[in-house]
Amino acid sequence: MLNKDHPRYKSLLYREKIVKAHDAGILADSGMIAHGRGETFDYLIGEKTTPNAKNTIDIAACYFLVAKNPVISVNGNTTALVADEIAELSKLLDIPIEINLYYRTDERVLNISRVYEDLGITNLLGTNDDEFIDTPDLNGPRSPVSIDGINKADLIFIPLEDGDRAEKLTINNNKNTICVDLNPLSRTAQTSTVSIVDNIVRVIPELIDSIKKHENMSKDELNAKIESFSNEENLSNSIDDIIKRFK
Ligand code: PTJ
Repeated sequence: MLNKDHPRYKSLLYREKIVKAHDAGILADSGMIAHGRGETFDYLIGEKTTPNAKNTIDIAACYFLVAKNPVISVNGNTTALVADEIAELSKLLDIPIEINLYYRTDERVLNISRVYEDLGITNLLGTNDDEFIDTPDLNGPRSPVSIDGINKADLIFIPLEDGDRAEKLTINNNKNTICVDLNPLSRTAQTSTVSIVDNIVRVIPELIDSIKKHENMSKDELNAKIESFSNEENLSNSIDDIIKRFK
């Protein structure tokens, strides 16, 4: 149905994925609103990965390569847009995917589980069969996490989150968090250890490439790159990138 010559072809393609995921009981109703919010910020950054975001993705790759127990946390929107790429990332690093939803229902968990199982993921946590424990200091539906997953993890990848979980995981629970959030001013972006301000559809392929480029580096070299990074500077650059486009 979609015309490839349409100037907003890619944007329409992602909208179609979002609508299909909603029809399939994967996306929360609010996921549509969250997607629209993301589109607005993507428009403001020029719908491309900025050099600053590229550098942040490289830092994220270094974090993944030095972490002892990294976990990829997924929700409805991430699954709707990049399930294939998330499965590839999980296989590349041999790390678990954990389903963690804000609007959690047994049915949505089952539908999302099936997507990853069909992609060959066996290390899938946060399913309806899992054992859960509450995240200390965090109330709400995202608090219960898999005992063997986010609970034990030293690094959690949290694309497209809402509000306060990043803050609680990073500050109160002393874990490293890497978020992907097109809004550099969101609480998630402001409180994560590393905030990738870019569209998830561009981030995951770029992150996979970056991990492959960095995988033969020594731990010392990777840690030196991590040490040289400031998330505060990254967020400030992300805001400047938007302002510069409209000057
Ligand atoms: O699947 P569930 O039940 O866990 O619910 C997921 C949503 C996304 C509905 C829930 O977490 C939510 O309401 O999130 P928020 O508060 O709308 O935040 C989502 C953030 O992701 C916003 O800051 C958006 O700008 C950002 N965002 C949306 N689409 C993208 C994005 N960031 C990167 N890439 C995108 N494609």
